[in-house]
Amino acid sequence: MRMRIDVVTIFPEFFGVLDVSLLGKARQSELVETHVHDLRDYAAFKADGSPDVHRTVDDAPFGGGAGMVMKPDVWGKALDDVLKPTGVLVIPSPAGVPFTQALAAELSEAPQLVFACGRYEGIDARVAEHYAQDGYRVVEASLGDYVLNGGEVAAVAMIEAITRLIPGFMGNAQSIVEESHADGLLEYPSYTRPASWRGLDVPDILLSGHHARIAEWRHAQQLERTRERRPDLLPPAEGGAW
Ligand code: 6GU
Repeated sequence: MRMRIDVVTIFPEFFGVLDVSLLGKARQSELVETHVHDLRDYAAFKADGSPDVHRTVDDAPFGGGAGMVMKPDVWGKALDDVLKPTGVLVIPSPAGVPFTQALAAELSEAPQLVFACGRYEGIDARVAEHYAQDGYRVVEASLGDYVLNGGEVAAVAMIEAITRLIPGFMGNAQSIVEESHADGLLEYPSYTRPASWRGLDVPDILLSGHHARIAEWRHAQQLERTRERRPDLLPPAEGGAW
């Protein structure tokens, strides 16, 4: 089944990046189609039906505070138009749940993903609430603990992480099984020729031809790296911080 990805954004030109790289390949192979929509196309009229020459998409927050909030009526028109009955609504947000490999794998099985890219201080919270009430799966997800100016960069990262998991997309399925995070550990270090470079030698074990011992060494490297760099991924018995 072909996946459909829709993106709603006030910066549609940003998504020209989808035409290049791995994603371009997935689209050429017809495993995924992408459609980018300009949110301002849904802002031609105000909530009262009168024309809005400014095509306003944001307003001041109730309760006061810094920044602007994106208007629910404009988002409602856009999403009513774009979301299909089996679609999943993805809202990139620094206040979302962590976007993990497991979440990417789940989303790679959806018939349609709609990315709602918010700018400013986010989208009026009733938008997520409304579509969840209407029976849609709504996922507010964050890339990590830092703040971007808007959802666009995050949406591109999520789209790349998701589409490469669509069956038939990657040339080598084993490389997905072995990569970082697929088994909850960071990936082991990799080396290629020359065996000696600037005084640094490739570990002897990798030149030995002992496949079982190489697999053991790589697993030990995964554990060591994960303990060192990401103890939050490991249980305490493995030296981790669970
Ligand atoms: Cl998904 N959005 C924004 N605006 N900032 C982020 C993020 C998302 N993930 C990390 N920082």
